[in-house]
Amino acid sequence: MGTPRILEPTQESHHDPWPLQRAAIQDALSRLGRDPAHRERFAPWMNLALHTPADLAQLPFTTRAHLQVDPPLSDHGVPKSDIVRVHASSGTTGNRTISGYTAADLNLWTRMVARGLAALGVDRESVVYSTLAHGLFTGGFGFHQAATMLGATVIPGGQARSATHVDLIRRLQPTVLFSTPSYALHLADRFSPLPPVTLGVFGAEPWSEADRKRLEALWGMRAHDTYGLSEVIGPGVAFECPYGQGMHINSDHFIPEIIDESGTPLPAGTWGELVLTAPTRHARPLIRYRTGDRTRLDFSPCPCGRTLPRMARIRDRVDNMKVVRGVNVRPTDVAEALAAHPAEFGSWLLEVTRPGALDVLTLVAECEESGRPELARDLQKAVRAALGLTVQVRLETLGTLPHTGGKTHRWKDLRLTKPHRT
Ligand code: DLL
Repeated sequence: MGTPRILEPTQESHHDPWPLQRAAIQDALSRLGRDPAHRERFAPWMNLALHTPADLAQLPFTTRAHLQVDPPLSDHGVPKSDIVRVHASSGTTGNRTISGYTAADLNLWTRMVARGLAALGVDRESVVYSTLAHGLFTGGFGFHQAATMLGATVIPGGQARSATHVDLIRRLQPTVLFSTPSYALHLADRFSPLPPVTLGVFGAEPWSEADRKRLEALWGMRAHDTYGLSEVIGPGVAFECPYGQGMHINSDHFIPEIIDESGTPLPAGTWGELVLTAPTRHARPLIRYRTGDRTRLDFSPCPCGRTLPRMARIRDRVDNMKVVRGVNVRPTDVAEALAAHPAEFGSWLLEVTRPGALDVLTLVAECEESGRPELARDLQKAVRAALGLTVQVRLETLGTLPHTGGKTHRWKDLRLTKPHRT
């Protein structure tokens, strides 16, 4: 497919990123248009004149289905020997999305994660403990590479058992924790007291402001959000600065748009599906990739002075909604009801069964006071008000729900539909 034009980091704080973005998109289109695997879709767009960012909307979307090619990597447009790493997104066998990286892609990825970590104060004095798995999941390697580049001391706890993580955290006293938010909450709930950590960097799954407050109180830390996905690069697409008012998108490499269900672009500030164009990847640049993640964009200046636009916390995935008895149920609505409730809850999930003709929705939540039936009734009322649907509530003791350190699955659908994407 050829080599992309290189965008230098010196240009990363450019006030109007469009000239840079346009050059990169046009370059990616000409590479895709010449590549046998993409010619059919992209040759017609090779010479498209892009005048303003709104012109992006003329280009076709890329979906997960486009990335599931056989044999894998045959659409990457670089010699096989140039691919030095392969990662894959979680998903059921058969629809795993496989992404290859050239050495230059790994370098870009590392720099983009490092940019976010450096903004939050990670440096050579930092001692970083990571519970993120090193494997097909991009979380472990993505943060590891960047923290190493910044000169930090990295402890790749990865998929060790919880007791091992806790033992090492107690003995090595890290200053920084990389984890999924739910797993860090789980560790703090199960193994308190833990030594305080200055900074926590979290991502890979939706979490709330209430989770942030709990994490900060339990770990004595500042807790920050980062976002990314393996199809695009991994973590490093967007990161919070110390102000924590939205995640700065590394838009010199990952160009954001928001669309509605019909694919129509929405104005800044409107909630919708995030679409990302990643034109500077060597292996398989992406044009208008539909992430399935719901957020909104903010182009207003940030008090930190960075000119990179910001995206709000991911609320949920467009496909994470399920219809139960005709009602659209979003885990985020349940999360809000739990956060507003005075009792403290640990992990939770929504179980749907169909014992007879009708679906039954059960909220299974861990709680310190799990033995109190009046608490279950009270929670039932709050969730019914939030969803407009009657739910059963089952309270469990803390630490009952399975926890692997990976992403949290909010749905357990026993009606036997296809497993949803995580
Ligand atoms: O989860 C990359 C990552 C690792 C990001 C560690 C941040 C920290 P995938 O496994 O490909 O990559 O899953 C990507 O996870 O489309 C979102 O649905 C979800 N996700 C990622 N970050 C966040 C976040 C990694 N901060 C999918 N908030 C994405 C909510 C997130 N959801």
